[in-house]
Amino acid sequence: AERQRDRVDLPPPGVDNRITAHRLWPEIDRISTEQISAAFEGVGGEIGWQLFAEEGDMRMYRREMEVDGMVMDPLKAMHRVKGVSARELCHYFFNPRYRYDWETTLETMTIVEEVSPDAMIFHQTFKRVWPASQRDALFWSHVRAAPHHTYAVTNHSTTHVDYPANTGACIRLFVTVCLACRTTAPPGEAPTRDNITTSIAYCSTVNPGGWAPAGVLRAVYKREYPKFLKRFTQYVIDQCQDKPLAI
Ligand code: 16C
Repeated sequence: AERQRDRVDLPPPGVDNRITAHRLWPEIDRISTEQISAAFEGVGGEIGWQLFAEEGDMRMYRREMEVDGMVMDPLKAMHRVKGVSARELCHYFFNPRYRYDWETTLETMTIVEEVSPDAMIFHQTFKRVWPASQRDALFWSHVRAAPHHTYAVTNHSTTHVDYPANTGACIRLFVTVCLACRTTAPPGEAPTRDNITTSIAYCSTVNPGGWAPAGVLRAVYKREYPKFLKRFTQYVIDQCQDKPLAI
């Protein structure tokens, strides 16, 4: 029963029509489309992506960017994993049931609104980074299928009357994140756990929302992004091990 329950809410192969009626739909659709097409663009070319972490098949790049003295370095990570599908990776990233298992920067997570099976609004607070104030975030999250055996989750900051910013101990940060995954099997072969490879592109831009020392912030993300991607992918591999492949 547990095994069945775990799978019923896998990301749907098409957009759920409950989401298209929501007030946020035009924004969700536009930003998700932009993020997914940018995710698989290379890191070569003129806009100088700088490699800052490399381990096995994982590579992480950043662009140093400061606006009014605040660090907003965009991050782009590329990774490859074997034996799990794009749909499975996105399922575990999107579904709040698993979030505390792999997300180590979290203090609290609240579901603000369940828009549809493929879209939700979350409020999260994060562990405090000394000497800065604690941060929180309010964002929509949307999972969708895309062409070429791709699934992607896009998270983007929004507002909500019940969760006003900067009223308590936390400073509100702003985030745009996209986890885009594409699965391939050898030509002519049916996909199985033993022959599939999934390419992952993870893009993130965090605006800290208020003062935080640049040196501390860069040191924190240099440590936390690789830790997140390694831990998350290993978590999905472990979870999927004895389950039928979901493509
Ligand atoms: O994408 C990730 N997680 C998703 C589900 O939770 C979602 C979350 C996005 C929020 C990303 C911002 C995280 C800020 C964390 C604040 C610092 C915590 C450090 C704890 C150290 C003990 O899309 C995976 C997210 C992986 C996060 C890596 C950390 C990035 C740090 C960026 C700098 C934040 C500025 C903080 C200002 C003090």
